[in-house]
Amino acid sequence: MKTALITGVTGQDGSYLSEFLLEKGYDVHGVIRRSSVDYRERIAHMEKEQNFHLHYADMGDSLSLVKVIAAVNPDEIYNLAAQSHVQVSFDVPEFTADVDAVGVLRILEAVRVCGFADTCRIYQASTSELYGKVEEVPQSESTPFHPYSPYAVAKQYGYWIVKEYREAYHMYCCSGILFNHESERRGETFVTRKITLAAARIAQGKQDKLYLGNLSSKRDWGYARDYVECMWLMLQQDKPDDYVIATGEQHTVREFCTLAFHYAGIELKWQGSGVDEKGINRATGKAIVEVSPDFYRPTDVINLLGNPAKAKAELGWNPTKTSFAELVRLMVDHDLKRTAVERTEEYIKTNLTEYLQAGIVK
Ligand code: NAP
Ligand code: G4F
Repeated sequence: MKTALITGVTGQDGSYLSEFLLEKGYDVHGVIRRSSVDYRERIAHMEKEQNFHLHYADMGDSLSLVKVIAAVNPDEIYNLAAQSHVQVSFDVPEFTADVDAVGVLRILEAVRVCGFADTCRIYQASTSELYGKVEEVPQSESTPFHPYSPYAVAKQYGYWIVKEYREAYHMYCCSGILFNHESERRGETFVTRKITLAAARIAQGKQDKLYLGNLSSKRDWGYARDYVECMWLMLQQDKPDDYVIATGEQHTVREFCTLAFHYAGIELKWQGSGVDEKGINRATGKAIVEVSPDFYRPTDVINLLGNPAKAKAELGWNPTKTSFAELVRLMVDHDLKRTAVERTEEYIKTNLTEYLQAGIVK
């Protein structure tokens, strides 16, 4: 039985990867950090599994990482932990650098200190944000990097330090340059999930309007459940290498929004431009999507499109197992069910105590 250690196990990708590795017969260990709310929604269903174990540590605390790695002696480490929100990285740039850049170094050094450099394989969660202010379209493994946020700059350090340890110490460590991947477990402030939740609530009369930032931003969106397989495949090769993981298909935020509302039963038409652009409900004539500069970033990455040819050829991975339309549909279907049990804001205000006791308001 192989042993894997996952940092960021409570996140979107960590939860899918845990399921994937448990199915493959791995002993899975996850790193969690102390939170004032002990509610681990994405992994709660695995917590009773015999081969699923959790350990407290923090990417900012070297000793805690050394202790966990020494105790687990993993065959494979998947370093997924990060402050992963690009807009938030402008507000907390130092914390983002500590976790997303130096945190990677801490993992690599911990593996060496424990004497596991020859036996432990390491996957680093790198990102298409490295291409930032893009220098070519589509982006492949040879496209120059131009990071365009504190998050991307931190992740660029992670990318290079992994390469350095591979060359200097011959460690099996590699970076997956993953383009955006979404799911019904996506954090609620990323644009796709914000849209699918709002579409579901607006369709059910529980929200009036959705405010978004740059509607013209383009992304290569895939399904997270498909993408975790690639992380594993990268650690099963004869030699470590870095790979672009993407679908090779691009859509704007506006397109995602139109399709999500369509699956929620609302047809949108777009009027105006820039900050005055609005998404109008064709049936009622009401503006239900508006632009708010609050969601603009000081620098924004607007044209991501990946070329997954290398991953397809060398890893035998199918980038479009789940199509864009299927992805949007499954997120909306999930959120329609979820929001169906939510009450209106007005009802919650008047019944807050009852709701808090019932654990419905989190
Ligand atoms: P996510 O849902 O935001 O999960 C991030 C995880 O990191 C959570 O488990 C979080 O723990 C943990 N974490 C944050 N700070 C930590 C710290 N100081 N110590 C220990 N754990 C910490 O992110 P995701 O979407 O699953 O993404 C996984 C990784 O892939 C991230 O590194 C992200 O930057 C990268 N990535 C994501 C995408 C994408 O489209 N999803 C694309 C490219 C790269 P809590 O639950 O306690 O907050
Ligand atoms: O959904 P987003 O916040 O994702 P972003 O910035 O692309 O980052 C995600 O993908 C990266 C891979 O490329 C990961 F490395 C990273 O960890 C994270 O998972 O924003 C997507 C686009 C941006 O251009 C943003 O400006 O959508 C635009 N957008 C428009 N309105 C919005 C909004 N983004 C958010 N979060 N909220 C809005 O209201």
